[in-house]
Amino acid sequence: LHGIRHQIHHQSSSVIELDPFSLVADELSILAKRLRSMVVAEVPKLASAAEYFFKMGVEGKRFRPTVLLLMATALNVRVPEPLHDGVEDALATELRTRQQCIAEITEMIHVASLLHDDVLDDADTRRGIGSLNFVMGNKLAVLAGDFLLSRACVALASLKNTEVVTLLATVVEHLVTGETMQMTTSSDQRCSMDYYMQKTYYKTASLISNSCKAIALLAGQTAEVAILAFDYGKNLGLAYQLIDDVLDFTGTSASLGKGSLSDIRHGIITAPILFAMEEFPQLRTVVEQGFEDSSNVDIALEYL
Ligand code: GRG
Repeated sequence: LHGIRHQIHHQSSSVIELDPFSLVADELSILAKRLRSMVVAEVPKLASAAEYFFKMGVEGKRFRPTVLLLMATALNVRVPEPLHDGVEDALATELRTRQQCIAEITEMIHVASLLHDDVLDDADTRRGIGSLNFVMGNKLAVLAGDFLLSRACVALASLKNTEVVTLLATVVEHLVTGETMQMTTSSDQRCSMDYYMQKTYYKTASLISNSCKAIALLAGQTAEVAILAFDYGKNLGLAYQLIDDVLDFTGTSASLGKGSLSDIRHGIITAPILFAMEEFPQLRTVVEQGFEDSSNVDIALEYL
């Protein structure tokens, strides 16, 4: 973050006083429209499943596209020289379109992972409405997720940048790895903060960090700045998941758009439990017994 701030300081003579989100509000509306057109499937049943979350009103927070478009705003350097025949403008527009494409791909991968996640967790609510698996069944939810991943791959290939393709294709492996790590039954691993942080990188931070790096690479930034962009996305992603894990204990169904206490009820040990265990080692016995017995959930909550 410091490095990126430093860059902005050198490239712009005035400090931006605007609400940063207003800088990308118009682009987010365009992204919403583009996404709706990118997920249209041939077979009506698949079409209604794949479009489920791309309809108006159930778009989620759009956190990843917002971060990526702001990252693009920070990193796209304009050469302060007179324009020749609008060539520079055309190049800048072309670059921005390619970065918008990264934001769209990232959101499609994210939504695909949500659809599959809800099947794995047997969730009934997502983004304040019935989850797709709940409304249309597990089979269509899995297929719709696969379909979105395919559309994301085609959009990725259209960028014709092998390094960026490799970054975002590897993220899918990371999502699957993180999700599998979460299914561990080993009590040593479940109670280890290192294991939790590694899993959190894979399941949440990898998508944000690698897509931030992709934005920097497309902007033609140096490898050093690309690493800073990656680190920024990684730390932001880890923080985002940590907050998500705390909200699972403190939020309400209305504020979360899904049930609270979902992690602990699924036996998923997250940061709040791990921190509480550092202070109260006796909590480990409860964690090892598991949370199928809801009275253990109540006992654990008392330590938080
Ligand atoms: C098929 C790509 C794919 C992956 C399969 C199921 C799975 C492997 C991975 C699950 C990864 C996952 C759901 C991680 C949680 C990340 C997270 C913090 C989700 C919530 O994100 P928000 O709050 O959601 O940004 P909205 O609804 O606002 O977009």
